[in-house]
Amino acid sequence: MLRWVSRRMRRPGWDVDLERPEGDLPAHIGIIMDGNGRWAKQRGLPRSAGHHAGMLTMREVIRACDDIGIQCLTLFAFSTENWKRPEPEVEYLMRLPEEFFRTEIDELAERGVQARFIGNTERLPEHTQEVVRQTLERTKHNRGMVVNFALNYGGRSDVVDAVKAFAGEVAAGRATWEEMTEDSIEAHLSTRGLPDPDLIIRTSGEIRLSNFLIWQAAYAELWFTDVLWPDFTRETLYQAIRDYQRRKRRFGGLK
Ligand code: V0D
Repeated sequence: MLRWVSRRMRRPGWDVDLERPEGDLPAHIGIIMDGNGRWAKQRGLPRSAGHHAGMLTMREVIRACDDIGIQCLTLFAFSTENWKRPEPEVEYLMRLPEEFFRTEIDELAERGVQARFIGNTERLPEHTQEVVRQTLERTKHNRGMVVNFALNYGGRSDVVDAVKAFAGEVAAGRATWEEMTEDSIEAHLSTRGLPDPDLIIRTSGEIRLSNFLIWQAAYAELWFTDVLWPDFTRETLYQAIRDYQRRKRRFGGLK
């Protein structure tokens, strides 16, 4: 199925080691993978073909980040708003984790990638949750790059849950209100233990965060491109990182 998409992804570019960005790398990159539907429409294909192509891009971006030494990558795959899509499309999306797991888990394990999940995964279909559990189980002892899948994620809800969790500790007498600080809230966010994202990338031309890591992105550099997610390449990623490095240097010069 969709063999032409796989062949497309095997074009040069992904295989050749393009000029790597030199200098300080972002420790944590977040990506809003937008534009799969538009990519498909431009080609007269069903939206599912765009999502499938987007999954292949996701695989290549995980490889690229691991190759250059990124510590943590958060991928915004399904937002809480995506439920409003037509049911067959949501159903197709919910099958992608299974396919991804089937085709990628060995390589992820080999690379020592540790998978994590943020978002309300309990609301996903049982078969999708099963893949989430298997992926966690297969990669929990890995100590390499962390790939954080944001599934059914919403940033405001992440903050509300963290505040609730802290309030619960106060109610239980394990903490006091005076101890409620930015650090104590942070310690209850879904991303606890991970560095804040230094760089957030959004594809497909929208210039918004759309409720992605809103607390954690307070100091992130934001990088937007018109490139649609299935057309995003290793070179696009390097471009974003080079721009990030240039901005950091400029900022450093001011201090
Ligand atoms: C569609 C582009 C991989 C964005 C990427 C359920 C939208 C392809 C996963 C995945 C999606 C999830 C969990 C996991 C391994 C892989 C995925 C969704 C959408 C939403 F353990 N791609 N992918 N999940 N798309």
